[in-house]
Amino acid sequence: KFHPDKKTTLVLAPFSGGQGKSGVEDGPEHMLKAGLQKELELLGWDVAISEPLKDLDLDKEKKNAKDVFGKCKRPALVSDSAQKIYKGVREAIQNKTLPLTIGGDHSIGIGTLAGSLAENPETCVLWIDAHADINTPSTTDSGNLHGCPVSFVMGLDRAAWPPQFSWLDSVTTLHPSKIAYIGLRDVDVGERKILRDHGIAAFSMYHVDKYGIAKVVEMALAKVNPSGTNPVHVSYDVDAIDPLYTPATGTPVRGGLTLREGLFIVEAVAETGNLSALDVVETNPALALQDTHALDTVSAGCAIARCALGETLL
Ligand code: 6HN
Ligand code: MN
Ligand code: MN
Ligand code: MN
Repeated sequence: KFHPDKKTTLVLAPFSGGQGKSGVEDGPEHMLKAGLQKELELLGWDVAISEPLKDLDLDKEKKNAKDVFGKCKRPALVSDSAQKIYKGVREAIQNKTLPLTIGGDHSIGIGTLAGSLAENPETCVLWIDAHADINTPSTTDSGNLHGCPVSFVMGLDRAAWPPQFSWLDSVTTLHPSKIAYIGLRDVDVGERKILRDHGIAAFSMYHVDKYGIAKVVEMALAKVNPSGTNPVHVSYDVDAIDPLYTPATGTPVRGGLTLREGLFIVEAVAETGNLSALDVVETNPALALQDTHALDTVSAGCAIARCALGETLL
């Protein structure tokens, strides 16, 4: 429905400032080397490439010790990069293409979701993750902004924001009724309260086991997109899938989705025709203890992208 002419823009987001481990910035390069562009072309998609962070000197910027605000680490770097990605995603949508953003850590979700919401305020979100990524500058323990993107896009705890994020004030905020989580199993105490207080639809691994993945996706979509006519942005953290399949990631949590459950989610969204944007984040090849760990994780990331773009809808 939303992309009948099958045009996508791969928005490369080689970014690691939202957390402390290096290597996650190499995710996009590894997915491209694995042949992602060709694979999508074989599915009939016209693929453009956008590099909004091309001029960023990540290594240099990460070393700026002054870039802290309260507990938040590197707010200037994260905000600046997110704003660049925001512009890249907006441009991709304005060009009538589906933005497929490859991370990078999940703080880039600030930019991708803001980009989708700026172009279409009706956008709803599926956040596929072991984590809720909804800490605020007040609730975060780690200070890592990849644990906070959802709260920024919702405009929560605005008074506590590092000043650099004020550009977000001009963007439509995400209403709590327009996001559903799937795959949760490591949610911080402060995050639980936020999820509860705002009545946010949160399907944990318990719900996946209880209802089965097909029913969970159906319930999640019914909650965020009851009319079935709104665009759906899927933000996919590879750590939603069990570390058996995606071990090369910064914050792995056991007891996750099987690879098939993980792919089923995006297949089901593809089937609705409502997919309007996709992020695939947190692939960190440097954390692999053996070669197969990096290969498995990268190939799972590519499979998420292919399945979201219709590979298995024969
Ligand atoms: N991710 N809740 C933890 C924190 O540091 O706030 C973990 C966040 C993980 C973020 O996986 O995208
Ligand atoms: Mn590197
Ligand atoms: Mn995660
Ligand atoms: Mn995440």
